[in-house]
Amino acid sequence: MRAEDEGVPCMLMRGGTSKGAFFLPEDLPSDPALRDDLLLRIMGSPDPTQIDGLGGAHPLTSKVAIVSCSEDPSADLDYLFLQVAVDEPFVGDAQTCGNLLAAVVPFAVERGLIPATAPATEAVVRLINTGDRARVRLSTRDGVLDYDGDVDIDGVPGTACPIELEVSAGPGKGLLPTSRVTDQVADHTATLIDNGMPVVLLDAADFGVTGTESIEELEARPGLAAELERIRLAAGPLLGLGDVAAQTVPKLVLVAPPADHGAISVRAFIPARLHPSIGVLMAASVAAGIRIPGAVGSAYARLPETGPTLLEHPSGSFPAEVRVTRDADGHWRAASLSLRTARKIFDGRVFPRPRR
Ligand code: NQM
Repeated sequence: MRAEDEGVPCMLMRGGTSKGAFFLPEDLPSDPALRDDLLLRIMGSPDPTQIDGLGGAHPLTSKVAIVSCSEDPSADLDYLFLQVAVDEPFVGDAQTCGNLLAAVVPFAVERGLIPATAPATEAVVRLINTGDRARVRLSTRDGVLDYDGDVDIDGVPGTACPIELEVSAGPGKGLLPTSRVTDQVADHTATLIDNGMPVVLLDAADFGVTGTESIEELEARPGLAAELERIRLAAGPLLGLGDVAAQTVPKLVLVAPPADHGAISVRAFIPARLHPSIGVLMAASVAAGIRIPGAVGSAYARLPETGPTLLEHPSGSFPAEVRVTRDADGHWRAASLSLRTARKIFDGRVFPRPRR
C-alpha cells in the first residue's frame, strides 16, 4: 500500500512557540531522499500557503521531529529535527530546534518509548543534529501525562504544564567556534557563538536598527535582508558549517540596549524571516554571548545578578538561564536551562499529497 492510500502515523504537537509533525523512524522511509520527498508532500511544500499539507505557511510551523529510543547507552531518546522549507522543495537537517525539544519526551511517552513515572518523568535526549544533549523533565504527578498546567510562555495563549530543558554541549564543542570573541564578517563586527544554536551576534545600531521595531517593519526594510544574508554566508565557513547557502543556520541576531526591564533587546532572523519572539537555543546563545567581555552587546547588556537573563523580543521577553564558565586553558563553555510547555494537538494518520 502507498503512503497516499493508507496514511502515515503522525502526531502534530506544539513545542514551545513552534509546531511540528512528530514521527517514529519506522513510519518513514529510511532513505533520506525518499523520506524528505514524503515530508515535503505531507507538509504541503513547496507552496507559500502550504494549503495542501500540514504546514502553517511559516518556518515555525513547518517542522518535523523524528524520535526513537537512543542507540547510545548514555541517552534515553534520539531526536532528529528537520526543517521543511515553506516555499522551496528543501528539507534541512543542519540545525536542531529547542522549542520542539519540549514536545519530545511527551511524544515518547505517548508512543510508549519510555514510561511516565511519578512524580516526574525525566529523560536524556541526544540531539542528533548537533551532538548536544538535553535533560528534559516534566511533572507527571500520578505517572500520567497531563498537558494542563499553570505556566505561560510569551507567544502562546493560555497556560500549560512546565517542561524543563537543560541543554549542554557535546564533547569537544566550545562556545566560541572561532576561539575569538569578535570576528570581522563581511565588513561587520560580529560575535560567532554556539550555545546549542550557531548564532551571529550583530550590533543593531550598525544597521540603523534600534531594537524596538516591529516584525513587519524590519522584514520590509530595504536592503536589510540582503546585507544579513551576505554576513550569514561569510559566517558559515568561520563557524565550521561550510557553505550555508541552502541551510537555515547560522541565525542572525541584532542586539540593542534594553528598552524595558530586560537585559538586552533582540531581533532574531531565522534566517530569512524575523522570529516573532526568539528560539530557545538562540536565546541560550545570546544570553551566553553577552556575558563574555568584549562580545557584541556585552558593553550595554544589563545582566541580572541572579535569576534569568530577560531577552526583550517583539512579543515580550524570553527568560534565558545560562551557566557560562571559562576553562583553565581559556576556552569558554556554557549550558542552558529553559522552561517551555508543549501539547499534543492531534494523533492519527496523515495523507501526503501524491507524488509530484
Ligand atoms: O533556537 C526557530 C524556534 C526556532 C529554533 C528556528 C529554536 C531554538 O523558535 O532552539 O527553537 O531556528 O528557525 O522554534
